[in-house]
Amino acid sequence: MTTIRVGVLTVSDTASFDPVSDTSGPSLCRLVEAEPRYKVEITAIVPDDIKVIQKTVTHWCDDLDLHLVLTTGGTGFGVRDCTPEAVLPLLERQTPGISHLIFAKSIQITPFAALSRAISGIRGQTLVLTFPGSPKAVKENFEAVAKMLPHAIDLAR
Ligand code: MTE
Ligand code: CU1
Repeated sequence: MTTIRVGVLTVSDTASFDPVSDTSGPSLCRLVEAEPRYKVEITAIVPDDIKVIQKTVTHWCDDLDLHLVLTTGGTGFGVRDCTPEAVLPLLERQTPGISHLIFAKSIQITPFAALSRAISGIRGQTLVLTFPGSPKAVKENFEAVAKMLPHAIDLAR
């Protein structure tokens, strides 16, 4: 049983100026580390900037070879929200089933889940999931997939 090495990337203009204001990233780290097999290996905060997001995610997938990259924030309808646009071109294969699962579970909790444009997929041997940017949303998103993720990660290796 290998350790699942995880990167947690907060995407937010506000948090990139004022890291203390980032609550979603630390919440997500706590949720991940509460699972026995998971270890958060790296975290970062980047602005809502396609190039900066892409540089970080590419480095984490290609150089660090993480098992799982979780992003939080930038999935909504705001003019600066660009996480899906940044991550999509990096993916070699999309994983719509995982995205559907997250949406299906989330929409049972709140219709506001429809305001996320989150995507997911595989780059190399790394699974990348984009979560919305609130502690409530990351909890609901992570809980939707936590049970299934270790198997997904094993398959992608
Ligand atoms: N998904 C879940 N499960 N729970 C939530 O509370 N909030 C929604 C949505 N997804 C939410 C959710 C809201 S209010 C927004 S605006 C979008 O995620 C986009 O969030 P983001 O722009 O911070 O990524
Ligand atoms: Cu919202």
